[in-house]
Amino acid sequence: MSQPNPSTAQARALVDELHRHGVRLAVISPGSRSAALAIAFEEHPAVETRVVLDERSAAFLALGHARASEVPVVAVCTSGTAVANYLPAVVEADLSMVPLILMTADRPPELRHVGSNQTIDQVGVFGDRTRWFCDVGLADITLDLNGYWRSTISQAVARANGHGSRPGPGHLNLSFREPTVPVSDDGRTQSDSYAFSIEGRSDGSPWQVDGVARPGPADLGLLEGSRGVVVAGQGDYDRKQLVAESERLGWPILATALSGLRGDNAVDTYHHLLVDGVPPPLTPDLVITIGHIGPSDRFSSLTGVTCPQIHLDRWGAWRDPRRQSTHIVEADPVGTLHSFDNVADNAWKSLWDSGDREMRSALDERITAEPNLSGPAIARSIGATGAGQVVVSSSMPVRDVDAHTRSAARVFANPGASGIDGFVSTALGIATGRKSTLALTGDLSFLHDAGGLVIDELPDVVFVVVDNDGGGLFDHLPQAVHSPDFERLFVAPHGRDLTRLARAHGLKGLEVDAVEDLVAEADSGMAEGGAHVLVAKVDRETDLKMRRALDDTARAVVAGL
Ligand SMILES: Cc1ncc(C[n+]2csc(CCOP(=O)(O)OP(=O)(O)O)c2C)c(N)n1
Repeated sequence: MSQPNPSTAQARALVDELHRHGVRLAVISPGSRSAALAIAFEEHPAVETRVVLDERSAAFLALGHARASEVPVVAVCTSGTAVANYLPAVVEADLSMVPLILMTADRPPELRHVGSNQTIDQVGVFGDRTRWFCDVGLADITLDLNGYWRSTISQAVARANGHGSRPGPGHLNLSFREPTVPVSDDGRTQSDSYAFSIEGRSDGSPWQVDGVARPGPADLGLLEGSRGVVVAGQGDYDRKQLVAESERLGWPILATALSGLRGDNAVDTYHHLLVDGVPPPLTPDLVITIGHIGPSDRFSSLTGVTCPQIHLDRWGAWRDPRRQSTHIVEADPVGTLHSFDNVADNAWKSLWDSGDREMRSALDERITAEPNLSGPAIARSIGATGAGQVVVSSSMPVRDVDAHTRSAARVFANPGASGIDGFVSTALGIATGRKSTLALTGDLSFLHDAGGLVIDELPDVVFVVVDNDGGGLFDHLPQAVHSPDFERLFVAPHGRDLTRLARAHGLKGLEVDAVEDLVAEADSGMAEGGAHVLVAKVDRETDLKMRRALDDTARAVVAGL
């Protein structure tokens, strides 16, 4: 490397070290103070860059990509309120344990706390939501800082990957003095070259390699139950081995859409099987929950059964919304199941399996009998597309996919904080570098992050917008009957033409009004490549009736169990 000015030297060392640690994508929002970082990322031959105007969207794009790739992704922004716009994605990354590294440019110390332009206090601005914060400081021209910069990156990546606690976001605040472009004289400020080497390890390896040990199984003593159920959520565990252990134990797996376990071996109609609580024949004597088990609120009847209730999480997350767990255990979930010694009661598992089959066929029959579009019908049709990965927004889409999508496709959402913000960008991040991505969203979620479409390059993606002109979720809540001006205060109808909005952003926009068309258009959009928006108009009244009818159908099935 030639000898650049100090800011450029620092930025180049940091970027090179990030690459050595496996970072392959940096999401950059335009700004001046961050110029050295933006240019260093752009100049690196093996780190891809995306440019997203809105920092809130940029951080969600980074979050989406990190979620799917399970490798840290960097977001870079300038000083000031730009930094504060990262907060929603930081909150989600914290709760969802997604490795994200935020590199915020800052003014040098002499320009802080004196009312200088575009300057806020950025030190520790995300509080304890980040796994690690470092105010990296300035590139001091008189000091050899190469080891400091590179080991800082080693630690930032290690901590984002869970070293010392659990995976999550990290924040590096970086002061830069001008020139922040790679010249000795930018026309405003002059600088000598940085005099020290900024080379990394000569064999191309990271400065420091960290180690995170896998936890072993937990010894829970004699807790065997012959009628156990395993509720599998989003989390860090070996899927294949979990299926094998559950088979051995004779315990059904209730596989949430985000578990990655949907398939022939799992029960996926639990939302309807639990319509009025746990049916007596399906009442377990042991409940194991693994990872994040949203979004169905009907699990609460299962986790309220008086019996051993064991929550297992590899990172020790404390997930116990009902406060009824008897054990909250940081351990390898599958290894812990392996330590159980139960003689499988096959009749027990068959009861769940046959209930699941009956429920699925009754729900299917009811959904296909209704010609008008509804959320459940759209979610069910997603399983008929060739999507390899499905991203779903919070509110009803994630619930509908959980209840009605049977597909081996990987399903992603932002379940940590269940925000309706950042969805478009999360989906774009997940789609970046991958084929066959379908993103199912409500209209408000889509509009909330429409600014995320202001990006340098759109990936291949098909958005399906369930357009019920507002927030359909609120129809299910008490304010639907107990609030003045319910529509305006809660549903927030917008009347926007979303196909035109899509076209204005350079996407292909199309309206679809039947599930067959939706499946055909989604498949052709994914085959053709590029970014598409399919708008499916749904009438809220029809949708509500369908959901009530499905619950009635479920009650009839449960009564016959
Ligand atoms: C950032 C954020 N703001 C507000 C909410 C509250 N909220 C939950 S669902 C919802 C409506 C979502 O509407 P839409 O995306 O159209 O989906 P639908 O409810 O129609 O399924 C709102 C505003 C939230 N979860 N997150």
